[in-house]
Amino acid sequence: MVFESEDGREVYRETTLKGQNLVLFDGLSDATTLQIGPESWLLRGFALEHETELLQALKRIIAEASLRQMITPGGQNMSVRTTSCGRLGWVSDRKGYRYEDRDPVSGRPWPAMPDVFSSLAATAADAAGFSDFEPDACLVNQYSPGAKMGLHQDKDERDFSQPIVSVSLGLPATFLFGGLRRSDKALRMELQHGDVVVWGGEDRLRYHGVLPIMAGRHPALGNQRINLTFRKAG
Ligand SMILES: O=C(O)CCC(=O)C(=O)O
Ligand SMILES: [Mn+2]
Repeated sequence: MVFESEDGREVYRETTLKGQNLVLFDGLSDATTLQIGPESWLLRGFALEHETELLQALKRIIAEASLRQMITPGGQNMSVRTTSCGRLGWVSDRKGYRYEDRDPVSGRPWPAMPDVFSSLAATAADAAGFSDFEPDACLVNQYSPGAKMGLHQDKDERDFSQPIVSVSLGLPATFLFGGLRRSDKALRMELQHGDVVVWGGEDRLRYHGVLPIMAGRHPALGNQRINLTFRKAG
């Protein structure tokens, strides 16, 4: 069901995803919060306030723990380049997906999680109804044009009671947000620089992915998209 305001803008939409009723709110004056699942939210522009500090901190992390292309357990190169900060970093190789407390490239602990990262993740989680989120892992995904991430669940963490907080920076991306089964129909939404998606609770294990990034030029980040995914992993 779609309701339109007098000027024709869509103000309310109800949609069905495999029997599940989702209520999406958008376009209400300056409304920037979109509910995309019972316990999932898209917080448009939520990270913009801290853009400068976020980008400075990101630069320091990448200088300390360089972006690298990981290999899937099946032997494929991932199209994104990744690194991490925080106590634990997500790694993938022939042995599988897991968290490690040291960067396998340098042998050193991952860079500490900057305060601006952890506080952004905690306030975004709080805005989505998840209080006291204390991430111990931040995965940095760098997408060049053409890079993508197939539909997957985030399930390498110990405790699924904590949400996922996902921050988009740079070039826009089409984000797929599916259901609890791979075959469930996925919602598609464009994520812009500064948008934050939070999902947890009954939605914690929903499939999600990113379509190939289109070429472009972002004023702050050039021809790339950066995603920061915050998790409580250990
Ligand atoms: O880049 C994104 O928006 C999603 C990244 C993601 O799902 C992941 O790293 O597990
Ligand atoms: Mn994921």
